[in-house]
Amino acid sequence: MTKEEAVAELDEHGFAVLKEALTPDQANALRDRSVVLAAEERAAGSEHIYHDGKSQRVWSLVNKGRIYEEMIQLPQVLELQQHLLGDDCVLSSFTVNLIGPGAPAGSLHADYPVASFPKPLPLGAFYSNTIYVLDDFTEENGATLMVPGSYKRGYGPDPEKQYDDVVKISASKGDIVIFHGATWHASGANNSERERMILLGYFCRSFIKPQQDNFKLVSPEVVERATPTLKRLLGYDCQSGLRA
Ligand SMILES: O=C(O)CCC(=O)C(=O)O
Repeated sequence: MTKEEAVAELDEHGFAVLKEALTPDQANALRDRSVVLAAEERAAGSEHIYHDGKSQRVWSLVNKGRIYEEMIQLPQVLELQQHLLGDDCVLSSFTVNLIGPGAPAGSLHADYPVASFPKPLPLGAFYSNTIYVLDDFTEENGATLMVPGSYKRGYGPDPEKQYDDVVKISASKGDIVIFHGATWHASGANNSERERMILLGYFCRSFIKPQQDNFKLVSPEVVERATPTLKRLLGYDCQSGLRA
């Protein structure tokens, strides 16, 4: 998909699926490292578990392996995130989301904290997200759910309501999905026997406080070797005041 085609999809539906954006080696390396991290955090008792113990997140990925430092800077991701959020956009958080067998569907939502914005929600993006698909999405295994065009409605979903225009994203391991932060979405129910893993590379405009304080959380060693792009994503260039 060209950048122009992806932009047209984003404008119309609020999301775009970039087929085979990762090489098989990149997808395998991301998945293997993420499986290890999830297991290490469970063994250390520092895990973030939810869905009654069936699902798990791993936070602060930029600090947890060089492969994440590289993959958060993928040009195909950044050109679309910058289209949505401006050339100086920053990283809000970078996480693993592992939906385990038996996990129920999540509730439809706009991404944090868009639901708390005054209404009507703006059409322009203040936040936008990236799904790195690390397991083929199937009918049963918890493929991400989205409501096409919902970012244009000006409000978030009502948790009490059922919506009949929810679609399951069709994507395979190695694909990347870019979506506007106000697009209604959720993880699907995982009725399969295996876990379903994605990464979420979440970005915001440079004047917004990110979901994680990357500026402080990322280790000096990572900052030392960071490219100018990674440093910018971590918030090193976004202070606007110039004088004491
Ligand atoms: O895991 C997914 O498919 C979606 C996750 C999600 O909606 C979220 O973390 O906000």
